[in-house]
Amino acid sequence: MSDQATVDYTEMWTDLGLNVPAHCAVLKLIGPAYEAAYLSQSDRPEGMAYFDFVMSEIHGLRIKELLDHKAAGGSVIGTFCVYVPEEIIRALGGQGIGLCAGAEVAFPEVEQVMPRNTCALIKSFMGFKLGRVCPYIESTDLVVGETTCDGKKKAYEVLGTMHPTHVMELPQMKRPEDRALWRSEIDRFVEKLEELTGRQLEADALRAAIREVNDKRRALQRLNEARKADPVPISGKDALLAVQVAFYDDVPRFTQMVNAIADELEARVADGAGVAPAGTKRILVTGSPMAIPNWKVHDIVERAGGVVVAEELCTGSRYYDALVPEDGETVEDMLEAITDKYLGVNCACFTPNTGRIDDIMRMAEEYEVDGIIHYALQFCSPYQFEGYTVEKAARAAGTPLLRIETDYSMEDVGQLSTRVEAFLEML
Ligand code: BJ8
Repeated sequence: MSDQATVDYTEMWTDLGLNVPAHCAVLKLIGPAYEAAYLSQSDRPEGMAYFDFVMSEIHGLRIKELLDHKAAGGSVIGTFCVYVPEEIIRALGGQGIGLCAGAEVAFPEVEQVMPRNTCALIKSFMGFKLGRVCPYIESTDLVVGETTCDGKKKAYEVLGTMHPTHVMELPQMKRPEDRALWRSEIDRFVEKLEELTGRQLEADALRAAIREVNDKRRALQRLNEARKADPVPISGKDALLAVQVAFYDDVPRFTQMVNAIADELEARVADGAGVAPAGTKRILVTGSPMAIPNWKVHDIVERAGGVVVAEELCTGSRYYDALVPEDGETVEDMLEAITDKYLGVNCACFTPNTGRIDDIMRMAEEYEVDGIIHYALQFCSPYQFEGYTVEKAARAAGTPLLRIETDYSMEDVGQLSTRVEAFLEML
């Protein structure tokens, strides 16, 4: 990882106020974990070399790019949720960055400021901040939170005492009056960014940003479309990584690289080539988001001899499935379209959330899966609760489903592997 890279970034990390020894210790954990999970795979698409490079520079080159962007007058905006419209950030000269939230960092310190029984994702982002080990959050001009689950809502209050934070009020239902609230929150977000950046939202810039972000999502759609084939041309782990990286990489470069991988995958499909033999048990994973470097469930499934072919996750289809219509002429038209696109995401924080069940069952059919794994982080009530509803729907459709609750520690890997192996055998 970065501490082994040829360029020494110590000065940059020091200037950002990081605790450099603690930061290097985090990178030393992520590096071998990545190597063990990713570089050990055989028959990876050649294009994945780009992601190996991105991962090797995760806290190095990309941070330097962001700092250069700021030095040139741009802004960096941190987010934790797929409801925050990145098109608006880009149209106002910003780079949107999904912040680190996928590893156990400084949990003892975190438990001083929030309950122990908080989900690992929230504890992780607070740990990265409290431990001063995340160069991304330290590079941001603003973090944008949202009123999704209770844990996040309250965590942003704490974060707001340490870092500039703006919270968008996300309704919990999707009635016309909820849409009106969300529309006004989009306006408030625009105002906040205009104030921060000293720029005004212009139609041309917003139209261009919508196209760029749509292109990124279209590239991910192509990559994922190829996963419908049997044999599947890319591992679930690699496909998951592509979406995880989509949250923080440079948008046009990422789009180009993912399209190159999609070309390769389409050629593989045409040749009948895959990363696992035809007939390998195909799994759809759904539930709480999996932030980098959380590849635990995918790794367990694929080591156990199955293959993950689809993710109904915020680090999956919920991120790339829907596009913002590109035919808006005025800023108003486009903000209306953005309001609808984002309110269309089916997060378990909403009630009712039947759209998510429909998506899961549709995807199970489209990707011809043999089984579904419902993954919930411990203490993530929205997804824990919906596990029941998803299981009922899967049972009704005759699709086997395994429910997993876990966190970021590796202590339960043995036990989970045994359960996943038994599940795959039963399929
Ligand atoms: S749109 S899933 S990214 S809120 S895992 S913090 S829900 S207790 S992250 Fe999420 Fe946006 Fe919804 Fe997606 Fe709370 Fe659950 Fe923790 Fe979660």
